[in-house]
Amino acid sequence: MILSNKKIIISLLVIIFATLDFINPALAQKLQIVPFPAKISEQPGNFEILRNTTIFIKNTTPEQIKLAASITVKVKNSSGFELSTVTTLPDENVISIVIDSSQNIASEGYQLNVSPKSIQILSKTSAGAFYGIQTLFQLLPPEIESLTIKPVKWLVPCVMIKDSPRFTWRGLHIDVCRHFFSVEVIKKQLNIMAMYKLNTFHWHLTDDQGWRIEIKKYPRLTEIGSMRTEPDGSSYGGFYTQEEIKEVVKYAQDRYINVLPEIEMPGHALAALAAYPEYSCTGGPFSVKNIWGVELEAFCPGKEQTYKFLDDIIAEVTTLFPYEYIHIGGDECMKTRWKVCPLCQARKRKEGLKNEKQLQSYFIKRIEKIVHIHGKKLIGWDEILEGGLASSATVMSWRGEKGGIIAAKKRQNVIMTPQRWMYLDHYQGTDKLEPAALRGLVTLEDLYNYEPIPKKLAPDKHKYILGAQVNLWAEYISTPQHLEYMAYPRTLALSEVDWSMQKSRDYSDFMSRMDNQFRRLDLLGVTYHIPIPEGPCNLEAFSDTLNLNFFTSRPMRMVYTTDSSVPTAESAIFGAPLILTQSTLIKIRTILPTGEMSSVRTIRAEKQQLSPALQTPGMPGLSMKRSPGKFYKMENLNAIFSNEDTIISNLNFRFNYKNPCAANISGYIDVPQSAKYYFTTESDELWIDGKLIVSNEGEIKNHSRNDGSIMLMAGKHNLKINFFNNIIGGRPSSINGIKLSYRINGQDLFSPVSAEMLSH
Ligand code: TNX
Repeated sequence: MILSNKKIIISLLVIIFATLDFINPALAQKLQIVPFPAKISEQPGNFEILRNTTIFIKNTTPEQIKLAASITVKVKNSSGFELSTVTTLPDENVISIVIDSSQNIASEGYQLNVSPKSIQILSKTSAGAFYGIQTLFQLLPPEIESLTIKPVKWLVPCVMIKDSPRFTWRGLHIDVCRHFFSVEVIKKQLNIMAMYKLNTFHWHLTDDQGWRIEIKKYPRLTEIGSMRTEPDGSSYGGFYTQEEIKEVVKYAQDRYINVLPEIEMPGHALAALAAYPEYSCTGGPFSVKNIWGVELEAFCPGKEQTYKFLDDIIAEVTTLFPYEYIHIGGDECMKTRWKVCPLCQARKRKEGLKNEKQLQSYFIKRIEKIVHIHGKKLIGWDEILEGGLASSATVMSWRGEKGGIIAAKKRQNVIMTPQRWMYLDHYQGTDKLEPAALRGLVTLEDLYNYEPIPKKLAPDKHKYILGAQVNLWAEYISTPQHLEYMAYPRTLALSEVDWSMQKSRDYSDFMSRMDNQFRRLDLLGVTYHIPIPEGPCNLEAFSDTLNLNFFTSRPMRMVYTTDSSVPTAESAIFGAPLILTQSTLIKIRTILPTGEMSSVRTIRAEKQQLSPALQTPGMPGLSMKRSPGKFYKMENLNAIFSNEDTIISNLNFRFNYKNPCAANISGYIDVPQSAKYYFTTESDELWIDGKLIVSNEGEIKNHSRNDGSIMLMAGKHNLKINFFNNIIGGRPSSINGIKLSYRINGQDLFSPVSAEMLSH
């Protein structure tokens, strides 16, 4: 009896405590903070920032002056108010920053108390104060991010917030090798990281496709390694001077962001080896790679000079980056050359290594020693576990969570970055419509719901998981706008994965706080992803009526027109499926509550008769004519073909990307029933009965896009395919090949067009 009374009292206390101090969904609605703070309670009233509000700091240390300035600069830009900074605490109308190392507050934590009279930010460290200031900005109207003066009232709702991060590692990785991004672009991302309390920028500086950091001792690394000749003959490249690197590091430090440099070894090193082939097994010569993938060449672990070379590089890198860690890559190293290299084999014998995985482990352990001599700690991708893990290495688990679990069980630190959830180069909507991406699908919701601590991991090992990181690999990302399209809003979801308490994470609540964030990102000119209306393909054939239904990967309003005009906020709202009886051109796009809109989709709905079947005997297979050369445009295609025909029996014909050509493939396709047929292909063009059904001209051929449809009578129809064996955007079209698949209206899945359906 007594026990159950006790239980009741405890439950009551828990409820009272929860309502007093913890998240209240109604409040979350109002206070649209991302990442959501640990504890928050709302009080009545507001504090208003006025022209004569002051900023109080206790001491005029450079750190405190900088913190105060971070407020005054933003306030000045957006309100025009020039707030003064004082060191004597006024009674009211003040924003005070108090950093007190004796406070019982987590090291990156802060308390933010807003009353009608004053705002107080209390922390143990200046990082904590910085995060308190970020939260203060989020309590202000989004216009605080404006660079021009906005006529709004600068009200801050009264709250008490006690906040600190769940994880110490909150990372964003950017690959600047596959495509290069300027210092300005990097700084903009650092600004956004800071707004969302991320603290680690992982800078992927070297790879097969480019070496991007100046190393004074080895100038050819950038002279040769930073430039590549693209498949179309143009040059591409760029690198950061040591001065620029220092500038970025300083910029990041001012925002409490650590910069983790990554120097890839022993694989993904072709750009370095193009400059210094003597550190490979075969001696080269090599050129900087211009297509994506994994290379055969690697640093030679058999040669002693290799270690000297890398030691020198690490020595210079160390002087540029104050962060305690250095990332040495370690991923996807092919062992092909090592297996036949006399020096590698001699090394194996001398060191008693059983296989090439152990040779890799030997290499990593030697590099770890070098890293330690330079006073740094080593991080590597999870392949560094193979053949035995270096004793104090930190592991970035990317091929799932397994590597991370193994390392944590060995009591080694781990950063979780499994590609299924953490890869920003994956699609965020259908691969039929989104710009070409690497592979996979990582929706905002997938990323948001990622839990960095694996269920399988024993509680005493949880502390080895330092946090989670998103990775932006840039094979298919060539512009800053596209970088931001892939990075945001997903990186905001990561900020909550890493910062917020697990029990407070709720996707729909997060979404309810996002509109406010989108307004901030708009003011900063961030070109984040807005879902595209999905459903129909670009060419929808029909004979009587057509029902068109649209949806978005996150529920959103769509606006459309049927008069060829570009949809605006005033256009018709898509509510129910469109029922068409006439040929119509539909333009549709998604619109956010803020008014921002997605790209426009154009759908041609075309009323057709069933196209009649042809009576032709025909021989098996299709006829193919080829013309050698690099082709990118259809307009250059006429009259260039030899008269020689090759007969291909099916559509699995393989081209070799080293022999570029245009191919014109023609014949007949025999369809089983009279119906509407959808077609999908990675070829450049598909024509049926003289109609252009699919055009992928000029696009990266990674996934079939631009599907089309046509009404066909059962039987044979003219078929023509144009295929350019070329390389666009670093992707040889030969990887995909001709490929043609069809789907009868009503079927869910596409099936490959079989050899039996083809004749000529
Ligand atoms: C694998 S993730 C790689 C990168 C690619 C990436 C594409 C990792 C350690 N290595 O070289 O860019 O896949 O998603």
